[in-house]
Amino acid sequence: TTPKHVLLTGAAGGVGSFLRQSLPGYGYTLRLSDLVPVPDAPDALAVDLADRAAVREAVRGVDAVVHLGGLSLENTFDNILAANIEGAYHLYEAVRAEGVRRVVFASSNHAVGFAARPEQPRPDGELLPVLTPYRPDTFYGVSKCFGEALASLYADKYGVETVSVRIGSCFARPKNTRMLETWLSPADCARLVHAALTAPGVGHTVVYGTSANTRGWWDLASARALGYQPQDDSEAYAAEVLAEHGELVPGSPEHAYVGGAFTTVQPESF
Ligand code: NAI
Ligand code: 15L
Repeated sequence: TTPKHVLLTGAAGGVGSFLRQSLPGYGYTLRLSDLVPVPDAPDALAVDLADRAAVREAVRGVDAVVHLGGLSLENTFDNILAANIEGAYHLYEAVRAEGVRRVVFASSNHAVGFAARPEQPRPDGELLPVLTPYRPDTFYGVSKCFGEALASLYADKYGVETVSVRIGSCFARPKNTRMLETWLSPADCARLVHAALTAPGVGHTVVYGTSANTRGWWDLASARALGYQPQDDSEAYAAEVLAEHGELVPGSPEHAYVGGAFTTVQPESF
């Protein structure tokens, strides 16, 4: 059955702000949670994902969870451990115990950030397969690999189904040249999350989350198989972005690797 009541963790964040605007239009009733107050949402729950009991209470009674909460960039291992790794465990234990049947997990391209960026020319060039081996580029990326592994375990052992969406770059518009290849428009994000919430029999399915970008190189087949039909293309912004930032420089991390500059960030600098 189609989920109706959906918990959105990380509702105060960038993606959470897009989705709390758009998902009600698809017929969902949202319960919002975050560590910090959610603007204009006095009923939002203040929940630290590191607090097991609070997470359990937050999921009680919903049909599905869209799990966006946690650190969204590199950080110290201890902080990643609490928010993303233990946080994901608390979330899955809570949904199992409360009988919630579907999770959409905000994974990231940084789970495979050290994979080689597929070469030009596009659009006919090679695609990055969903079955690419894990190549995390940060502790942050490691936490997304962990979350996907947990999703797989809970699907196989307990029948809690998950679509893990390895989001590219979900912002109002592509902010730099790399994002011409990785952009997920807010509207396509909603389309993809709706497909992930409603597709039957997903078990644990991994998909890439990007728009239909002319310059993209993500294999969107597993996302399309859920019913996702992306409508946007970063090419509309290409002239403007390239005028400001230029083409990717051969030898740079953005040119070499899927994860771009995350491959060079040092966790001890936090
Ligand atoms: P964001 O950083 O804007 O939002 C994350 C939210 O999680 C924040 O509101 C923050 O307060 C909350 N949070 C952090 N620690 C928490 C904790 N211990 N307990 C409860 N809440 C906590 O990130 P954004 O961009 O909205 O991303 C949402 C999700 O999507 C994240 O999981 C991120 O890793 C993932 N993602 C986002 C991408 C993007 O392009 N925006 C790309 C790939 C993945
Ligand atoms: C991510 O995983 C981050 O959460 C987001 O802030 C962007 O940096 C994105 O990846 C990206 O690769 O552009």
